[in-house]
Amino acid sequence: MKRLIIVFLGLFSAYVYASPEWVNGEVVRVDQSRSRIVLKHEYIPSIKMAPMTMPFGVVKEIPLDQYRPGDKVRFQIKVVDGTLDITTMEKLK
Ligand SMILES: [Cu+2]
Repeated sequence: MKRLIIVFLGLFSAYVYASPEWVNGEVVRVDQSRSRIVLKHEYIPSIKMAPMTMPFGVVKEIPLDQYRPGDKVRFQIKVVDGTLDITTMEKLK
């Protein structure tokens, strides 16, 4: 029983560690042909990045043609070889 609890706690902390972090931002520019987007983003706690305007790569599953400059969005990122890719993005009302 004790071992079961330990296994459960281990799984739970792994889940918390991997739980997605949403970051809010605003679309500045969309570059659909290169699958990139420039966002003005808020502070990103997981990588301690200050608020700024910067380009991100975007996974091809995200329909960039639906985003326009000025759109308020929230998104999730992953770090790949030192560059940031957006893996999930949705508009905020
Ligand atoms: Cu940044």
